[in-house]
Amino acid sequence: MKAPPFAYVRPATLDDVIAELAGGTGDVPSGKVLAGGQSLVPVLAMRLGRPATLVDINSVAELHGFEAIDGTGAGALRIGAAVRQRTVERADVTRAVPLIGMAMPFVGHRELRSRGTVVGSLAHADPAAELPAVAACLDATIEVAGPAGRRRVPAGDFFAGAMTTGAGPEDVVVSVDFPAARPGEGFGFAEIARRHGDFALAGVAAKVRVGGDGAVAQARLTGFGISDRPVTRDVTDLVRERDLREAMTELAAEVVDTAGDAHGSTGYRRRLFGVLAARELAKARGRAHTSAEEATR
Ligand SMILES: Cc1cc2nc3c(=O)[nH]c(=O)nc-3n(C[C@@H](O)[C@H](O)[C@H](O)COP(=O)(O)OP(=O)(O)OC[C@H]3O[C@@H](n4cnc5c(N)ncnc54)[C@H](O)[C@@H]3O)c2cc1C
Repeated sequence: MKAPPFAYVRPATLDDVIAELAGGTGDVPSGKVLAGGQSLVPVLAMRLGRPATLVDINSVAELHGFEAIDGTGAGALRIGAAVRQRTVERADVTRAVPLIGMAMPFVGHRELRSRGTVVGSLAHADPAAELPAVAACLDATIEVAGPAGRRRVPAGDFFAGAMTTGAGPEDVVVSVDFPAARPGEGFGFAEIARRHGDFALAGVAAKVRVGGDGAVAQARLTGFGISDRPVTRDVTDLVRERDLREAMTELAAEVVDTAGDAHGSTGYRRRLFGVLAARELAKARGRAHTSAEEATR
């Protein structure tokens, strides 16, 4: 199928992007952001969207920023909205956020990642996508700009449902800040998909922090492909005190609420989640201990 007709603009400033996005009528948004086009173009070709104008953000210099920042004393990796997934995947600075490196090879294929953007994946908010899960697990901060100005939204509040976020139709996502790993933190990431490069049937991202005494101080787990958005739970008590496999089987019954489909029933996804969550939390805990030991050497 061919895309419906649309106008195409490529503004050079963020203010002009916001001006182009303004003023939709009814269900037809006036403009739609075009970043890497790896999700938007198929959506248009299938006629699942009919924006009047595609607003290409790739000429806005500010959106190409990609750097380590200091923030409020804690380091973070700031990724602008025009930065390609492949650029992030290949950069040395990305090692500051190990979960991104673990997740990125699962995001489609290398060819898609050379066009697709990190922020585009967050804005698209596919419930089975990897990068929204990483953002949720790390509690990344997402900067959004619109007619009312700029605001910073925690990832936990950003993902509002399948393909639905805290950014409105007249907003543009400017950047995302992923907190850098600190000594004593360890991570885990895994998914099961029908073929490599497909969206996940179920997946998990895990973060564990151990204290100076070697005990688990905090554990967070995010599941994806299991609900209409990434689902994050603080599992500190479970990791400290319980048999992980049993605890994650029980958690799966609570958090996996996606309907079954031709590729797997709800029960199958619960089983996947339970197995992956227990395994990746155990790995993350082991890596956290290694990181803590290395920090004291
Ligand atoms: C065959 C195939 C397989 C794929 N497999 C996977 C996979 O396994 N995992 C995965 O996560 N993804 C997968 N994808 C999608 C991934 O490749 C896209 O890169 C990603 O979802 C969107 O990034 P993009 O930069 O291409 O965004 P675009 O396609 O340009 O935009 C996607 C949506 O987000 C909006 N948007 C983009 N940027 C902004 C912004 N800055 N502000 C506001 N709104 C914005 C657009 O308006 C649009 O609605 C796959 C795609 C294809 C075609």
